[in-house]
Amino acid sequence: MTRLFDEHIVRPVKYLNGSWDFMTDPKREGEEKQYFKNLPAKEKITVPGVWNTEKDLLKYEGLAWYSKKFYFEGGTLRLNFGAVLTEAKVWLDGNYLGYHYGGFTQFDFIVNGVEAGEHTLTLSVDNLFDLQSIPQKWVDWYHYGGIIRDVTAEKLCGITALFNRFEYELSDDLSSAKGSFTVEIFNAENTEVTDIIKIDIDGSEVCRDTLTLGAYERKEIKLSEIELKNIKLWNIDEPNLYDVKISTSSDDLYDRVGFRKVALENGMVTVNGKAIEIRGVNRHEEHPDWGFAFPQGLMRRDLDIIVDDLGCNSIRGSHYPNSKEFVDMLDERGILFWSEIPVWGVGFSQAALGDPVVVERGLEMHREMVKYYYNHPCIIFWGMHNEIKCDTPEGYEMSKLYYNYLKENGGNRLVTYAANRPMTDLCFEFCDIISTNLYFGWYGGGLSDWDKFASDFRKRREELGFSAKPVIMSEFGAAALYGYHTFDNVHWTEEYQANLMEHAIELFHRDDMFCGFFVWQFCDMRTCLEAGINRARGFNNKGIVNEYRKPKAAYFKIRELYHKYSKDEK
Ligand code: ADA
Repeated sequence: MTRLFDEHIVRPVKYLNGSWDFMTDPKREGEEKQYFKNLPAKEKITVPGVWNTEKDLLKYEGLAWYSKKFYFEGGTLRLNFGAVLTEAKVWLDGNYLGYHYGGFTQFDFIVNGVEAGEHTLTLSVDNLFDLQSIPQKWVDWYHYGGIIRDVTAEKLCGITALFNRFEYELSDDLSSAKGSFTVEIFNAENTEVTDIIKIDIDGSEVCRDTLTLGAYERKEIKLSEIELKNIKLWNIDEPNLYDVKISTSSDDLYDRVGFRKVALENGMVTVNGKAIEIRGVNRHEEHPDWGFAFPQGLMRRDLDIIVDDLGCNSIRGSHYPNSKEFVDMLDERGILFWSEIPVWGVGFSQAALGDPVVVERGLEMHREMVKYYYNHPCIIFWGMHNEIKCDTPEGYEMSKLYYNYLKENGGNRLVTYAANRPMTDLCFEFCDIISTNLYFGWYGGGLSDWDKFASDFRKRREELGFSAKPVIMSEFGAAALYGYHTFDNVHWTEEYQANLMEHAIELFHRDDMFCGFFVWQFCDMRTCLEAGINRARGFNNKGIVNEYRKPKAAYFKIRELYHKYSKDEK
């Protein structure tokens, strides 16, 4: 998959991006008519991309078919998909390979004994919602569909390394680390193979093991423990990263790791013992001309704005796992990241929250997020869900299950979720940090309600016995139409948004119950909540820049505050 470095140098990787045959299938007859054997498509589409930005397809929701021919030199083929929104079925030369659910994570299929020659890859892609969908149909972003991240065809030879996870512990003085790599390995041959697997960190070999795997055997192994001394820590002002190479005699896998310790001390988040006030924005990986197939150049530009200009030290990846290369950029720039799955609760009924299919789908999304993003030092928060009904037994059970999974498997990270009913929420035992979304001054109430909330919630937190858990304001904001100014402080003006943000941020910075805040939201974005609930233009207009990244008055106010606070830490 596209990273900021090549994941393989020895392993032959072919990108199947570019022009694909494409057709929609509104009557859902493609499987019956065996489109996977011969797709009668007349149109072309670009991968990665969303179909909604194509002519006349803005509102298309349902099934669509993609097909592409490619040459493969024969042997064992791995097809790797960066992300497909939302359900994908995959066929190679008319043979069914499998299915993947969930629009924002990677998946792969391995096919043994493929002949040399031309092959046809066909996908059916479905973004139709039902009662068991994650997210549910009612969601505050756009129902895009398509193959939104890269597709690759890889030739696997001998013993190969598919995925890795590096778990480590730092010494008390943070100067050395002991750890071990867990690697998912696969023997791509139809005979037993014995080989040596080696790990290099920054060019020096740190461990080697001898392995024997049966024909086409795939399993996870833990390699012998390593110890690294005099390490350079990953800090927000000096984000040191180490290059990792995992190799066998026929294969390689490159990755990066960073060493840091995240904790809570005296009501603040600390990284390597240093307290950091979380000053961030919520960012959707979306652009009106690209949908969720967000180009790498624009990612860099977003970060130039968010980090270099606005002065954020953190980003919340609302509301789904972001592209790997974006998370690589955060690793490189020393930006703290909150990664979450798209259990966007407003759309979930109580019954859906308790549906075992939904609960398991959400858990699987957490498993995938942990599997593919584990080694990124920038991820310091796992977000379990957003605004679900945490005052119900169903919300309680879901939170307990996800929290326990993430604490056990998620590494040195803080687990949280974005609540929206903090005065009645029953799940705060299942988080390390209490996070809440509130919209005083927009959906109701006024500026003084922020101050009242702060004092009321402090009491509730104490009564619940959670005073040691700091609070993050994970969302707050107001909509402003770019360029709309008046002399009166009225809703939808840039001035109203700026005043509200200033009042709220100054309060969160001053009040020691809060350890951070994420503005809702970085930029305006297209939403499917077109009518009726405050979504002028079919956009959520609470961006502090518009959808083309042009700043509103609130942007400049927040920039002033964030830069001031960086010199006057809490
Ligand atoms: C919620 C939700 C966001 C967005 C926001 C809003 O808090 O988490 O995705 O919809 O409200 O703009 O109202």
